[in-house]
Amino acid sequence: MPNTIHVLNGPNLNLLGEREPHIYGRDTLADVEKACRAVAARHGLELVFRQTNAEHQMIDWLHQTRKGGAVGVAINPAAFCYNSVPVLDALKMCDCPVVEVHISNIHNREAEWRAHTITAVAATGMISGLGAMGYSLAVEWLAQKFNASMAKG
Ligand code: CA2
Repeated sequence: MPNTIHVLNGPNLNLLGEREPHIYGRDTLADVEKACRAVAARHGLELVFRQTNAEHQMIDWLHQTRKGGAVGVAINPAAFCYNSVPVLDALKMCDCPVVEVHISNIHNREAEWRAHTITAVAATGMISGLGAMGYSLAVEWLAQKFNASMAKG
């Protein structure tokens, strides 16, 4: 698929909108996907939107973004960001810009350990605490960055 942005979601995010709405809001992952598709379409880009609870699946999907598979990656690694060196290694292998997205502000949560993402070092940038809109903003940035690079030639 040409000129595609991949939005990847880690464990438990299939339940977005159903649990802890005071922290994560009421938007479901389907709502988030719809918003991301609208942003990508506005920029003339394709969008792949995925969620998995399995580490190996996330790694395979990250490998698929390589060598032109994606022009940008937005990833909410969820709890993989705290313990998954394999996901970190796969992120380091990405050859396009990567934005790590967290719906909540991982720096002002109930527990200090939530701020200690190990995967963010492999990201170009990070959005945290802007709610579900953080995904659309990540796609907006990735799309603008890609289209600007194309315009420069
Ligand atoms: O704020 C985020 O997006 C998080 O990445 C969500 C992760 C959490 O472990 C991170 O600290 C921050 C996953 C939270 C558990 O899954 C839920 C999914 C939907 C609703 C409630 C919890």
